[in-house]
Amino acid sequence: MKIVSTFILVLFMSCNELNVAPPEPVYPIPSQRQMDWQEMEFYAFIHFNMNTFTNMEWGTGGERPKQFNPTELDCRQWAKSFKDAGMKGIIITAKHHDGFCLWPSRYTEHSVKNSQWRNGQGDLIRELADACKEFGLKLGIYYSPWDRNHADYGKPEYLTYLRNQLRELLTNYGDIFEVWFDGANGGTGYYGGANETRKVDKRGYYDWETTFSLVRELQPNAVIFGDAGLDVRWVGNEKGYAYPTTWSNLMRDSVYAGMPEYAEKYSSGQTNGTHWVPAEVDVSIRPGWYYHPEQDDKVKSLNKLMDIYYESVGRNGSLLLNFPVDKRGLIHENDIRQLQAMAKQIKVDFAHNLAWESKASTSSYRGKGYEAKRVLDGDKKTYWATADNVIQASLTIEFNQSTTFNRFLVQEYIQLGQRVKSFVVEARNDGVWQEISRETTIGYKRILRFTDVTATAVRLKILDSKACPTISNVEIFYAP
Ligand code: FUL
Repeated sequence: MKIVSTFILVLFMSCNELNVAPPEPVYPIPSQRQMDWQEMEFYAFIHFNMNTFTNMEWGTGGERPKQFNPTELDCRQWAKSFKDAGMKGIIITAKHHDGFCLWPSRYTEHSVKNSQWRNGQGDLIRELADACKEFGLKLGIYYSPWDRNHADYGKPEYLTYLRNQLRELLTNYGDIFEVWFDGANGGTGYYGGANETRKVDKRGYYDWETTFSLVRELQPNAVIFGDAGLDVRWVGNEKGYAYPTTWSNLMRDSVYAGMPEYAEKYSSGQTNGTHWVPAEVDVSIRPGWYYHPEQDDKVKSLNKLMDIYYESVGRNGSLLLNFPVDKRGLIHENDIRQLQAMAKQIKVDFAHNLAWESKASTSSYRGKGYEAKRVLDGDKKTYWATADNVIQASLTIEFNQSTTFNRFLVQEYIQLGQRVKSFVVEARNDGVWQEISRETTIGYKRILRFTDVTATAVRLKILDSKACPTISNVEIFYAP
């Protein structure tokens, strides 16, 4: 009898262990399209359009299509360079503020169809879509809502034009991963010859809801970028950094904040934001977004580019790095050289994960399936989690031998919401623990850089969290 009941008890206990329920999500949580986007991490922006030929940043809208005339345009050169650099996609300025269209839109004469390029037979979006396909990259569309060329801009008729154009762009070129709506809006312009100032009420004029549902209908997997969302938000600066505290949570009232209020109040996200709206860091490899020959020697240095990488991808943001394609229609040699140097450095910095030669243990875990070792298994779907009521907990990575490192990478399992509010990383040497770094948020990915540390163990201590922490990955590197 006793043996049987012991057996039943053991069976009951092990069944119980197997069936530990996952933590409840802490809302908001990412949609699948946001998750797919988040995992891209690093992708390219291309600013190439009429401004390239007029040496402007913001064309007036009074340009003539004939002025657009690249002599050696080669989207394959762009795609190959980005693919080689480990980037995952390309977003192109299909139409910038000056209104010129890189595709032969049925709804305007102000497009490539009236240019000399390919005798007016060209379609740049088509060529780019094909190049992306060939090199396994995703395609995104930048579309400026402000149109300084269009006679109807500012009137309701213009919204029909905008939506007709989006329908073309989102129907004819295969899968689109991101639709980028620029926040700059209204002012002076050509406007079909009126040459006047047209201000629009940003909140009321565009009726974004209708446009967003059109995007959803045509490209259900595309994320929509806008200053404050819908799906992806602007980080609040064009300098190339996210903030050490970066929440992917945001209040919807942020949609109505203009600059500088948006940058001041919302660029770090909001701890208790009600919507999942992660940050995208957009920055140009040169001072300008568009190509200007006088900036050929102003391409960002390798150090600067690495800072940008660590302060975007390493701070719970994604990196949208811009390349001003030149008048030939090529990425300039100097920019290619810097991109290659950056890509090489990223490879070197993350060449060898020292955490793989270690053992992980923890002060506390939820039960079977949620052990410390889940952060070292390279599986995105597993994570270390504590019991619901355990907020403060630590995870120790024990090396086989004394090890030197200077990078610490950690990821939350954000499918259950962003949770961690503060944490420290410590190192143990001769049995003594020392603090390396004291931080706030983690999110999808956090990478810390510090001067060389030699230690036998590393400890991640979660100090505060919205609910029990869920940590999916830890990596440790020595970047030479
Ligand atoms: C801004 C625009 O005004 C710039 O020209 C550029 O396109 C940048 C990415 O966004 O709002």
